[in-house]
Amino acid sequence: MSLIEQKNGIFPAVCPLDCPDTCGLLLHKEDGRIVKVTGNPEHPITQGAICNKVRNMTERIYHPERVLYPLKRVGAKGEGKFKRISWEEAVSEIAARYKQLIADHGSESILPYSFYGNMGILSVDGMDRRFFNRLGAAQLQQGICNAAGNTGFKFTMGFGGGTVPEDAAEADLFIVWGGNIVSTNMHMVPIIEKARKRGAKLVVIDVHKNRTGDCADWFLPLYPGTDAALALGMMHVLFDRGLVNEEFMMKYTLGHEQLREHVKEYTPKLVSSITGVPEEDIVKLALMYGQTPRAYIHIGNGLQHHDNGGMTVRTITCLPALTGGWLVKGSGAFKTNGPYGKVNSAALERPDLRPNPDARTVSMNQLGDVLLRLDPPIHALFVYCSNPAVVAPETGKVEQGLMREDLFTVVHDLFMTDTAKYADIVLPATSSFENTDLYTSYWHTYVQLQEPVIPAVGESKSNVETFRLLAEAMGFEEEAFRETEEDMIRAALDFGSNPYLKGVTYEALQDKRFVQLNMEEREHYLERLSTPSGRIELYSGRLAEAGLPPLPTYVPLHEGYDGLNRPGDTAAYPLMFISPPNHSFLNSSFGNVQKLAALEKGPSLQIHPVDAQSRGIEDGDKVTVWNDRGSYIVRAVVTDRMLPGTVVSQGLWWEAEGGRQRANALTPDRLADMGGGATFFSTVVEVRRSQD
Ligand SMILES: Nc1nc2c(c(=O)[nH]1)N[C@H]1C(S)=C(S)[C@@H](COP(=O)(O)OP(=O)(O)OC[C@H]3O[C@@H](n4cnc5c(=O)[nH]c(N)nc54)[C@H](O)[C@@H]3O)O[C@H]1N2
Ligand SMILES: Nc1nc2c(c(=O)[nH]1)N[C@H]1C(S)=C(S)[C@@H](COP(=O)(O)OP(=O)(O)OC[C@H]3O[C@@H](n4cnc5c(=O)[nH]c(N)nc54)[C@H](O)[C@@H]3O)O[C@H]1N2
Ligand code: SF4
Ligand SMILES: [Mo]
Repeated sequence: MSLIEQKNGIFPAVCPLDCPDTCGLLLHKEDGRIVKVTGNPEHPITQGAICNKVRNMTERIYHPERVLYPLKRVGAKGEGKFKRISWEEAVSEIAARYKQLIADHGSESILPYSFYGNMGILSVDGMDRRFFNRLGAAQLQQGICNAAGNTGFKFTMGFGGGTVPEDAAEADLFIVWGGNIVSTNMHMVPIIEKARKRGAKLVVIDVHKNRTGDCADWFLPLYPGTDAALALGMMHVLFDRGLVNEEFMMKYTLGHEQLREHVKEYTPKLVSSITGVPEEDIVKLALMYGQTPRAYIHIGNGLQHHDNGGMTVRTITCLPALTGGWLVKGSGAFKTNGPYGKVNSAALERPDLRPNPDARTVSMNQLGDVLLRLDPPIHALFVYCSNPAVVAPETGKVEQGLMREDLFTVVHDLFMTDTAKYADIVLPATSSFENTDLYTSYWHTYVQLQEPVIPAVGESKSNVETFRLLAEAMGFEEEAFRETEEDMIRAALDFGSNPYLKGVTYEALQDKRFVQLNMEEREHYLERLSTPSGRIELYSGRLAEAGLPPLPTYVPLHEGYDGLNRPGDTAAYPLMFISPPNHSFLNSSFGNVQKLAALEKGPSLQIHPVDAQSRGIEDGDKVTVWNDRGSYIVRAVVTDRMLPGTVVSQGLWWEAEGGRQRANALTPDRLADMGGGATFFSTVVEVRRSQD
């Protein structure tokens, strides 16, 4: 009997959310309905603990506002008025429109827009890709999340994977740098807590004292976007005090002599004036790092959402190469561990089906511009697993683009999101517990299989099924569109060029649930670095070719202030604006779950007492935050959790009835220095008590 047919019992599942932990779950079913979600204690890393969001997952799956059948717009764009239609009508209308657009404007007038609302490999890198490849659609550069930092890491290391959790557990010093692990990677916390019991220390470096900062032995606040300067200051001290491992640098690195010269200029005095970190703290941090052999650096995503995000991560990644930490268990650095579990994307996504391999590529971070200014224009947009009206920068421009009458927009989602309100056709999506899918993690090293536990809710369909139907309606006859989920998973795992995947098979996944990657391969980590030199590149010729500094360098933000260029009294926008995710949502997902939204007490702006006082703002006041891109209205929280001059607003909130509460109204769509990354946090604003 399939899991769906079993009406009562406890069934294994995987958390599908874009979170590094990829927890093993247990779904408790009564009368065919999931009544409770708990952690699977058998999962080797997540061990039965899960976050409050997913403990409340039933509120999301059985939400009264879940979209249950296909809808067609009857009101104005954005108004949210729709009528029910059948899947047949929806699919044939989409296919007819696409065929016409291809005839009139070519296939590159159609743009898919997706991210990782569901991390299932089949859902976001599977049948969807086959469909848009075969269609010859325009291509999307998916730089909204970690692109700048991951690219920066690779410029230094070649390979993208870093220290894995089992090894990090051995550390005596944990530096959490621009990450908020208590909220965003909660299973790292017990690992650190266990190490602290034997004397390990936790240092948190951030622009505001987040929940993780609250737990730290030492919290270091700094000005946004200045982390590379801090890392270079640490290098200065490490070289100066002889705390570098010469033998390691000779054997494994390229450019250490140039770096030694280069960092002489980054004296603690200069670095202090850039970062706002006192000189003695820079020296203390460097000594702590240099004198603790097992020192692990957790590089968060927050610090790379900046103009200089790639260079910042590339620079921090050089630190363990100076001390030789990469050879020591419990040391090294982590940005992502996704590359260890890389599957056979060519077999899964079938780029060979594409008639136009050079199809134009646009950045998902510039959706507004793409819709408003691209020439020849985009005429059709297909959004799935993403909610750009909330998560993409420059909301004003995004909405203007979505308003275009001549744009044919389809949104496939579980909910009538802020984006779906602009759609011509909304298709209902299943939740991940209704599908078969394959999950790897970008932090731990276990692969998991999800099999459907409940039937599709309403008339919803999975991404795989939806794109299979669309392919059929378009008349695509390739076998690739008839493959089953199992066929696709087998194809994804059949990938000889990734030795870490050895032993991970469909059978093993069904049998054991949690199958670890072949981590013995990590013994060869330093021998197989795929930089051009095969070494850790402290000096990177490829960066020079790309027009960037070849040595780790502090590059000030295009928009923002470091300690050397503080705004004067006449600056129009004197405050730096940081809008990281909150504890109770997952990006914008869960923003419509009342229970979780209530825990966050509505959108807020943390402002320093000095900045509040000079503007006559008191704790709890309604304030308007604005810059040239837009404005929004939030509740002020007066607090000294950051340095004066920085304001912080956590959470990606859905638009309220008549309200303006989306932080991205203010954020820039400039691209970061590397990987086409997003620059959400490189922006400035002004704040006043709200009269609205
Ligand atoms: N609860 C929850 N968990 C999540 C998510 C969520 O929305 N909610 N989102 C998921 C996703 S998609 C991602 S990418 C990860 C992100 O999770 P993290 O890697 O933790 O990154 P962020 O939360 O974006 O930012 C972390 C911190 O970076 C800080 N920061 C901003 N600018 C700078 C800077 O210039 N220097 C330094 N040192 N710090 C800076 C922010 O203030 C914030 O405290 O979390 C995932 N997990
Ligand atoms: N200001 C600011 N903006 C940010 C960030 C920030 O820190 N600050 N963080 C950025 C980061 S790191 C990220 S990763 C992005 C995330 O941005 P998104 O990837 O857009 O994340 P979500 O807001 O969670 O939206 C995911 C959508 O997918 C839908 N979904 C879930 N499962 C499925 C499925 O199986 N099929 C289909 N069709 N739909 C599904 C969900 O219902 C939800 O509406 O946001 C970015 N935006
Ligand atoms: S969101 Fe993260 S911590 Fe919460 S259950 Fe999912 S994987 Fe685990
Ligand atoms: Mo992300």
